Amino acid sequence: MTENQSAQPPSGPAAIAGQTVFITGASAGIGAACAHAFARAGARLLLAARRQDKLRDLAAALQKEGSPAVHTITLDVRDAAQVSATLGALPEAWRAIDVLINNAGLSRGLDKLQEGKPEDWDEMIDTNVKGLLYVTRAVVPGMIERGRGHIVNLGSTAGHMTYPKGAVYCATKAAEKSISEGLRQDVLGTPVRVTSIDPGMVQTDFSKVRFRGDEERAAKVYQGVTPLQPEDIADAILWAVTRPAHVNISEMLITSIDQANSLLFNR
Ligand code: 8X3
Repeated sequence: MTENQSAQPPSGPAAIAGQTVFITGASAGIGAACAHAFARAGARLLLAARRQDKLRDLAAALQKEGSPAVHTITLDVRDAAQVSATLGALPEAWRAIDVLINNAGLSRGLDKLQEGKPEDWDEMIDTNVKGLLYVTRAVVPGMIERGRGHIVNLGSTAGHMTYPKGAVYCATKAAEKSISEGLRQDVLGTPVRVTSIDPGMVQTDFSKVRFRGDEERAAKVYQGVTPLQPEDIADAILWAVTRPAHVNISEMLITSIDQANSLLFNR
């Protein structure tokens, strides 16, 4: 081991124990899977979602699984004033965020652009793009001041290849890709790391939300393929944030064995 390496903080799963991990959209899907994975690794968890009841149940389970402390906040990432007020007023013990997982995001509708609903576009752009920006803006300066921090943004295969009837959702994920690239450049020279985790099809409520509760239509999305599970993505995120401090995992494009890209599936 070189002198430089021996001076670094420990890496590997044990390195996350006792660190503060902030997860947005933590009440379900990939966010909740991350909460479980990081709880088992001993991280302190700051969990945000719009639904407090779900977070409260989750918090109790996470402490049993190994998290030393869990704090939940109600947060609608689309509301710039609320994001800044809520994060600005965090209790002292929760201000030093080590890892931010910008997971809050959604798709609404699957329509040709010329037939799309502007309210669906607003909801996706406000959550996936503007919400990610508001939370990042509130958290990164503290990371720079403390000289440590890692931002993990949830992208998608959709940000790498646009699919029909998904122009706006795909555009939000292409924006996430650009924002991650830009942030990585803007924090260069600080110890803050930036990772984009870009999954393909993951079996969550994603399609149910997209089709506004139409379970039958949502189930068809996953028919005939073995999709990724949210735990697969949580596993990748835990790995990315537990590399040695000099290693930045910039981007991980992750699909199931039955998916080659946004458009090509083995069904
Ligand atoms: C989710 C992947 O292809 O269902 O971001 O839009 S896809």
